[in-house]
Amino acid sequence: MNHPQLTLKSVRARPVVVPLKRPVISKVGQFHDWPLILIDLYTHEGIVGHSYLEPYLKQSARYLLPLIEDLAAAARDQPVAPFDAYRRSIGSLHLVGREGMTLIAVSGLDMAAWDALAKAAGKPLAAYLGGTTGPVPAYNSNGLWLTPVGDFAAEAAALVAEGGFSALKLRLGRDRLADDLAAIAAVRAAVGAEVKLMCDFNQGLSLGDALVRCDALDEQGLYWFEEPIAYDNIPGYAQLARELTTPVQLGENFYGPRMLYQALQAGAADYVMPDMMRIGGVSGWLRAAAIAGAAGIPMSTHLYPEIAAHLMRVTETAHWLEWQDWADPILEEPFALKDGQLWVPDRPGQGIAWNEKAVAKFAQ
Ligand code: SMN
Ligand code: MG
Repeated sequence: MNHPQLTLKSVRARPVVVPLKRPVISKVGQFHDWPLILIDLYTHEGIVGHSYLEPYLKQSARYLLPLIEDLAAAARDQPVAPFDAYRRSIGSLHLVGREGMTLIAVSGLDMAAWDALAKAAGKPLAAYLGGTTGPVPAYNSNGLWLTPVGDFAAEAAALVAEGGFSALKLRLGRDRLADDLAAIAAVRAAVGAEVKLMCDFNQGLSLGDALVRCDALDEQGLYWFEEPIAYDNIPGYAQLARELTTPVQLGENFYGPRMLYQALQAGAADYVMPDMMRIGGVSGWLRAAAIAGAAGIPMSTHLYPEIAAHLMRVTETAHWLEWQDWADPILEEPFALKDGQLWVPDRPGQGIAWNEKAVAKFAQ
């Protein structure tokens, strides 16, 4: 049997900024294009692991690249062992905090390391983790931002058609309740009663406003209320989860599995949706998934649809994958979508490769 022990040779991290089909207009910011940091983890054995980070802000590369380089330098010639690296990296940087940029950099390297290990084993990541490849139920998150409601009928129909979707996400939290209601009505009229409508407030409301607004929207049959208030107001979330009928969704801003644990302990969420770059990459996700599984809390994904799809195949309480196509411009072969499901391909590792021509074009 062949059990190659991978050892880390070097890491290359390249910032790119790719165009978005539909601009992101949200309470956390407006984005007309989308920065990515592409990570290549080279091993002495010749296997290369890939991952990318989506750090929202172009200037974040200025802080993230040196962190990634320093962590990689500390791991040079060491075995590629993500759980060891996670402990070592978090420990070594704890003076500047275990969260924020530290954890984002650790997560990027972690995902690339798991990709390399699965490739060395000749297996798709889902299979390397003990699961199988196949479909993952997904919702389309590619539009319905805080944009003019007059465009919503056409946009909602187009979003369903992008992959035979049975679920869409729209953003809410406009100044007037009537405008949120008009947005929901426009989407419903376009896609019918059967399509699930997730909604995201992107932390835009105060607790007082959220109690009033979410109560007023509670009868709208929305599938979940995502992040109505600041993500770290855990007692506020517990109150919302107690008082509302619509399930409360929280988690894209959890830094590490412990934050998910603390939120669930406090009864702050009916559903959780960790983000790959904040939860701690594959290693952090696996630990978070065990906590959500033990608690019986459905777990969805945030961004990173490719690696997220592999992980959903091995997540006990796997719920919905958030699909958007934001990394597609630099991917050789985006994963296939069919009947509202994203298909994990039978390719080794995560199954992504860079389109180097596009990377050159969008390089920063
Ligand atoms: C979101 C993601 C990325 C940019 C802005 C908003 C949003 C989501 O919170 O969950 O998709
Ligand atoms: Mg969100």
